[in-house]
This record gives sequence, structure tokens and C-alpha cells, in this order.
Amino acid sequence: MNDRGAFITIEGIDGAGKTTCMSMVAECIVAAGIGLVQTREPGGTPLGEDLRTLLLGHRDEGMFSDAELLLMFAARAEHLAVRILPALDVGDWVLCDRFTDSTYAYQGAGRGVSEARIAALESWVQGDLCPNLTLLMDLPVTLGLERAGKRSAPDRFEHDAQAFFERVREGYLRIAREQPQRVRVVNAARPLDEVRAEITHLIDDFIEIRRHGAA
Ligand code: T5A
Repeated sequence: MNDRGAFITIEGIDGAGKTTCMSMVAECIVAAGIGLVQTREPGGTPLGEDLRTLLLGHRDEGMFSDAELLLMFAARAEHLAVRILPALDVGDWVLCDRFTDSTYAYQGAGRGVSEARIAALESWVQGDLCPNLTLLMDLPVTLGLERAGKRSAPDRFEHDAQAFFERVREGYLRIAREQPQRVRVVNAARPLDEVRAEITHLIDDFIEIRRHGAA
């Protein structure tokens, strides 16, 4: 087993089933006897959760895209320093609901912030840290929004137009095409038992690869 922990992220449009997927992934990792920290973005620390409240606030009527981008990375900087890097350094694995791929998909593809600007912040805040594995929960936008709407009142992002989420979805799929070794696309439109079977298979394989020192 590698000494440093593995960093796994879960991504997808709103309502794609990331929270549901988190528990499936966690079960596999814990069953393998590996220490696990579960967290989310924006959030994961007291400061990050305060920033999350600001970002998702119902009464917020919009935000300058650069302000939104900087708040995301402010939360991420704190998250990395306080929670993610210390856990990885002691060999625990970190499972995170959203990370920087969300920024490329939502702020980049969705809102039109330049990739160069996001990449500059990514480099500054993360250095060369990148997830070892990302599960992209993919499904049609209408189904994701239908599922998201069922659970809770829509947050600020979920008020946005369908076209916005179509761009976000395509942004994610582009990342997956560009980084196929890291990003595994899971068809999240299927019934839960089928999704669970695929996720269990992917994570068990990943654990085996890490144990043999190849990832
Ligand atoms: N954001 C975030 C950015 O813009 N930039 C960034 O850099 C970052 C980090 C909040 C927002 O922040 C934005 C993106 C987001 O808009 P969030 O709270 O993680 O992030 O956003 P949501 O996607 O809205 O998270 P949710 O928890 O609301 O949705 P999930 O986790 O994707 O979906 P989940 O698992 O709760 O499932 C939704 C419903 O569908 C059912 C579940 O039981 C649940 O009821 N379900 C299924 N039903 C049938 N079949 C299946 N296969 C199912 N899978 C799930």
C-alpha cells in the first residue's frame, strides 16, 4: 500500500446522486480497513461551511463570477490546509463530494470564466495536488434537476436555467474525455442497484491497484 493516502472525488451536476454515491464508496474503503475522511466542497471546515452558506444562500440574487470563483478557492485553500492534506499525510484516504472539477464545470463551462484564470488559482492553491480518482456521476440534466427538486428547496445554483446545467454537464464530460485515467464516468440515470454494482467494482479495483503500488 502507498504510504500517502488516496484522494477520491465525486462530481456531477446538481441532483446527480453524489451524496448517495459517497456512502457506497465509503463502505468499500472502510470494509478494506482503510482510514477514511469524508468531506465536501464548498465546505469541510468551519470557515468553508460559512462560505458555503454565503455561496448557496437563498436570498443571494447573484454574484459577480470572479467573486464566486475566489470564494470557492478561499474555501478550498482552508480545506486543503486544515483537513485534506493532513489526512493524506498520515495515510488516510479522503473522499470529497466535489472539488476543482466543479469549478471548471460550473464557473468555467457554466458561467464562462476563462480556464486560464481557474488554472492560475488551481496552481496557486493546490500546487500539484490532484485527485487520484474521480467518479463523475452523469445523467441528463432534466433528471438531475427533477431529483434535486424532490429533496429540498432549490438553492441559488439550482434556480439557474437548464441551458446552464447543459453547459456544466458538457464541461464535466470534456474533463472526462481529456483525463480518462483519473475520471471514470458512471451512468447515474440507472437504478440504484446497478449504480452501486458499478461503483463497488470501480472502488475495489482502485484499492487493489493502490495496494500494488501502481496508482
Ligand atoms: N459549486 C461547488 C460550484 O459552482 N463550484 C465549485 O467549485 C463547487 C465545489 C452546491 C453547489 O455548489 C456548486 C455546485 C452546486 O450547485 P452541492 O450541495 O454538492 O453543491 O450540490 P448538489 O449537486 O445540489 O448536491 P445534492 O446533495 O443536492 O445532490 P447529489 O448529492 O448529487 O444527489 P443525491 O445523492 O442527494 O441524490 C438526489 C436524489 O436522487 C435520489 C436520491 O435518493 C435523492 O433523493 N437518487 C436516485 N434515485 C433513483 N436512482 C438513482 N440512481 C438515484 N441516485 C440518487
